[in-house]
Parts: sequence; structure tokens; C-alpha cells
Amino acid sequence: MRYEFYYWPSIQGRGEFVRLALEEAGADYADVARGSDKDGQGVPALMELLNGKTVTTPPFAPPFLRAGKFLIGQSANILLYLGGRHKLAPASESGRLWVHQLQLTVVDFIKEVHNTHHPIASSLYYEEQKEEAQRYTEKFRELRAPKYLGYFEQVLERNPAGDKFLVGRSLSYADLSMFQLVAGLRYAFPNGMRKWEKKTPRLVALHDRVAARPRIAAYLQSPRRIPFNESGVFRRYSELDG
Ligand SMILES: N[C@@H](CCC(=O)N[C@@H](CS)C(=O)NCC(=O)O)C(=O)O
Repeated sequence: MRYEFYYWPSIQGRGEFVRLALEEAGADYADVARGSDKDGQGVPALMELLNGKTVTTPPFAPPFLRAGKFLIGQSANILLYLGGRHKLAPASESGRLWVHQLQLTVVDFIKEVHNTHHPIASSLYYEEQKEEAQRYTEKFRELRAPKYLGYFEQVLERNPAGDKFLVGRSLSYADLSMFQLVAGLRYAFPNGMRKWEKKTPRLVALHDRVAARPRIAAYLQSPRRIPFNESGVFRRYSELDG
């Protein structure tokens, strides 16, 4: 089956967690809004599914995925679906729930990362909420980022099957998301990350292993990987990095 993946065309954003899973799975997919299918209809095709009056299961926001007759929204929900189909999650129900739980925690963390530059409203420019961003991000750097990263480090440490993967002894989509978190935080908060990484060696090692996986390495070198920029979730504003 050829998947149709829908996300804003110029950013990694929340879509990147799904792109990484599609790439690791070697799945056949079109990144529709980037014009790789649908006869180059791109963003209009995305908007049609988002706002079309006849869509009976409309997504609230991108990313979303069309898989045959399914239209699936919410990044963690899309990954729950792909994980089961492409062996990117354990076969057992308990294992799948655990991976899903970790991914939902990634979603929470991403929301807080987003709040560092948009603490008041997504509809305002960063420049219109710089003071609040500064205050929010001080606490993010002091408390939240170390807490989330420390949590994932602890999950690796406590995995009864060893600390190579978050869950069990094989790769899951949550491991791919760990790669993206480390890469994104290194981009957005290079100073902060240098400090936080010292306490999360397993997480950093997992990032490196994921980056070296043949399909992921090929993807990262390809034009399909959009570079980090100041429109996505991870933005480099040096004044927020302490
Ligand atoms: N929890 C959702 C969040 C989706 C979301 O916030 N998407 C952003 C782009 S990254 C968006 O377009 N939001 C529009 C809005 O919130 O109105 C997920 O993880 O997929």
C-alpha cells in the first residue's frame, strides 16, 4: 500500500516523528504537501482533508496519514498504527501500550519545547512574546528539559532486556523519536544540551545508533530530510539558550 503522508512542507515539526518511522520501515509513501504526489497539489490537498466538509473523521491538525480507507491523525496515533504494521513496536499488547505511552510523553515534551518560543499564542510571532518566552524558557532549561531527558534515560537504564533500546531488545518508533529529540535539542539549545547530555549517556548512544541505521542514515543525507529552521518546533534563538 502506498501511504499518503500529510504535513506542512517546509518544516520537520511533529511530522518528523512519522517521517522517521516511514523511512525506517522502507514504506512506500508520498509526502503529499511537499508535492511528491497528488499531481503536485501539495498544500491544497492537505487543506482539503483538513477543512473538507465531507470528511467524516477529520484530523484536528497535521500530521495525518491516509492508509487505504483510514485517515489517521495525531502523531502518536499514526505511529501506533505504523508500529503494528511494520514491526516498529512489540507484538504483545503490554509492549505496544508501553511504547505508545512513551510516545505520548514525547508529544507532551514537544508541546513544552514549542512553548519556549510560543508561550502565549501560536497565532503571535515569537517577536511579540519574547519576554514571556524568556521567562518560560528559564524554567524549561532548569527543570523541564532535564526532567524529560532524565526520564527517558531511566527507561533505558531499567529496560530488563538491556539499555540498547527503550523497550525490549529491538527497535521501536519510540527509539526513532529519541533520535529526533536529541538532534532537535542540540539544534535549539546547544549550550543547554551540552550540560544535559552529560547525565544522559544512554540516550546519546541511542541517538548515535539510530543515526547509523542504514535507512535512517540514507534519509538524513537525502533532500527528503528538511533542515532544522526557525519555523519548526526546534528553533535556534541564542537568547533562549542561556
Ligand atoms: N498532538 C498533535 C499536535 C498537532 C499539531 O499541533 N500540529 C501543528 C503543526 S506541528 C498544527 O498545525 N497545529 C494547528 C493548530 O493547532 O491549530 C500531534 O502530535 O500530532
